[in-house]
Amino acid sequence: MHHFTRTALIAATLALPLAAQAAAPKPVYIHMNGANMFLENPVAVRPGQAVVFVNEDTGGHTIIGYSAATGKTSTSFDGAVAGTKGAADGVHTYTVRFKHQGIVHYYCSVHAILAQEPGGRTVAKVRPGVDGFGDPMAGTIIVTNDAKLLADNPKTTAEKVLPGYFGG
Ligand SMILES: [Cu+2]
Repeated sequence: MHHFTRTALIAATLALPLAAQAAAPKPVYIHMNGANMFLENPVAVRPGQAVVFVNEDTGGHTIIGYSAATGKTSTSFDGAVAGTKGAADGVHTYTVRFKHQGIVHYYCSVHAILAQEPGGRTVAKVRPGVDGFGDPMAGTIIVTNDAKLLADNPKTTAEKVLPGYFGG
């Protein structure tokens, strides 16, 4: 009896950290790779799940949250990532987590600007003179517990470094 209780106690103690580890979701990675864009956009994450921005571009970028309703930029979601010389040089990253479900907008202030639309809503626009694929360097994060949305992320969001994506 005594032996059983002790074994059960040890098993329960050991099981706790393992269960906690399994419950913590892997980060969602968003890559920058030379086209002055965020490669994966939009992405969905759970509240508390890490979003890791990975710069595989030679140039630096910023990652700044903003409110579409007020146009105000965030003080807590305000990152910058230096460029890289290539795969051998490593990558700079910026990690952010969100507590509450909702829609989060962000942009790169180097390659995009914020502008108020006639209706009052603030949107990111291409910074004049910046090269890219036409879309402003900006993105959206959906913070949600919706399993369907969470399963819909591009496959590349599962990998920290995309070997073929260095450039810029
Ligand atoms: Cu940028």
